[in-house]
Amino acid sequence: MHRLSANTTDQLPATVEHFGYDRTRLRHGILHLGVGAFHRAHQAVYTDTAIALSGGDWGIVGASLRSDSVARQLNPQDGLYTVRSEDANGQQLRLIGALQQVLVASQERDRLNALMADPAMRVITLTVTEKGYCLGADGWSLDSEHPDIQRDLDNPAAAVSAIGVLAHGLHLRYCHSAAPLTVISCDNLSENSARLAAALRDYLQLSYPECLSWLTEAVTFPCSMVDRIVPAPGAGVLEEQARLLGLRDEAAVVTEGFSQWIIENRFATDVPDWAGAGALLVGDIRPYESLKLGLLNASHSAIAYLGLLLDKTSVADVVADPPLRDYLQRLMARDLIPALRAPAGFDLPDYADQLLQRFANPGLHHRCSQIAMDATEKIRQRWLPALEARSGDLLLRALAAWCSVVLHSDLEIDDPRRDTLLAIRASTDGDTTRLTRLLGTLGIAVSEAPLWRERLPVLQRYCADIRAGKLRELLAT
Ligand code: CS2
Repeated sequence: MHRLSANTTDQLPATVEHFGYDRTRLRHGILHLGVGAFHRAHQAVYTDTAIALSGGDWGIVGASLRSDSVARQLNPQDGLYTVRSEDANGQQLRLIGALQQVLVASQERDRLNALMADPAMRVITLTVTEKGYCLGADGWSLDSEHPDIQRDLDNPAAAVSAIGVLAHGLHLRYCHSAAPLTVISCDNLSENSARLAAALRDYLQLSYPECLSWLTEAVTFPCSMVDRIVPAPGAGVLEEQARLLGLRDEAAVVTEGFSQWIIENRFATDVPDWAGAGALLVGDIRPYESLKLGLLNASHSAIAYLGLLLDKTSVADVVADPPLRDYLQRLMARDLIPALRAPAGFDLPDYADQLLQRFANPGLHHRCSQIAMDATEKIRQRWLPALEARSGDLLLRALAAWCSVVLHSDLEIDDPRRDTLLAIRASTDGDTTRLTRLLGTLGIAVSEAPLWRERLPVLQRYCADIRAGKLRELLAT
């Protein structure tokens, strides 16, 4: 079977919606760091629609920071790939033309640097996951002890972290043209781009302090809230896509029909017609972030740890189990919704119902183990605001599920603090000490927080119940 590329698109069946503009005339206007499935099904789709609607030189050059796997998927296909969306409304196939090529930062540094210095490239977007920001314990300043940051500060021109790569590129841009720039984080962190800006400033202070005042004047960091469920594509996805397309597409992604992008309206440059493509431009992003992180992502993480402990493979498997669905409904209504700072007039119960329907989507095969990754980063963003705002008794049960995964299971742990978590798992200390250390990995200092001192015995009891095989009973009460 042939592979999808600029030479084979005419073989695609008529069921595939085509981008419909002349991509050979497109110049690069956007650099995207972290070209995973999420970017391909979200920002790249908005940009593709925006180009089709309103034109503009908004070709996207992607950059992978370390691995060359995405470059190997996309470059032989001339950057082309298809998005398949699946839900109760049916299936849609779409060919995306906006992505031009993928550079591997560690292998094509000169080209990446030239691009960052080029005034024609005026927007940088990022999806590098929560841990990619190398933030310190306060969640805002740079973790200057982080091994990648230390390595990058020792040799800034050969940086490997997103912060180091960006800082070097910003410095070159400042020296070369000092052209303005818009930098947008598209990761699931509250005030994502503001945190990015803060970490970058810390890094620049230590590496290229001369460009800091230019950064203040000429570069903006609009925060953004992104939403679309995009599971990591498994081999089955590619097989099915090949069957549907009659061509192999190694970079295909499967997602849901739903998609949302809310961006702070603070651009230093022109940007694609994302608003025309359906993005909402707002003055204050915080209510939208609170809603998304505090309800969608918070319940997603609860689903992930419950699913792991109860041998469920996917999110849809968890919500198809009536007592678990009932627990999730109560969790949302009692613990999560009251802690939100949602946009005024927003119908929260309806949003919660829609979320459960999205989670139930059988076409997504969204694995609990994928969402369970990077818990120590995700839980801070998703659960701590609610846990700290109220008693959060149902959410405490979800926290006990995560603690049990670490302390009392032999499930694989994929987390930036993996070594610490494994050491806590292996430790022969008593449960109180181990739980206290575990909460410390989330930035909770139990000895200094009366609320958490009170909660510790409760959490310990929940963990004991789970260990005794009574998780379902615990969720029912
Ligand atoms: C998920 C998110 O993997 C995860 O942690 O909770 O990727 C989620 O699917 C997206 O934020 C939905 O917009």
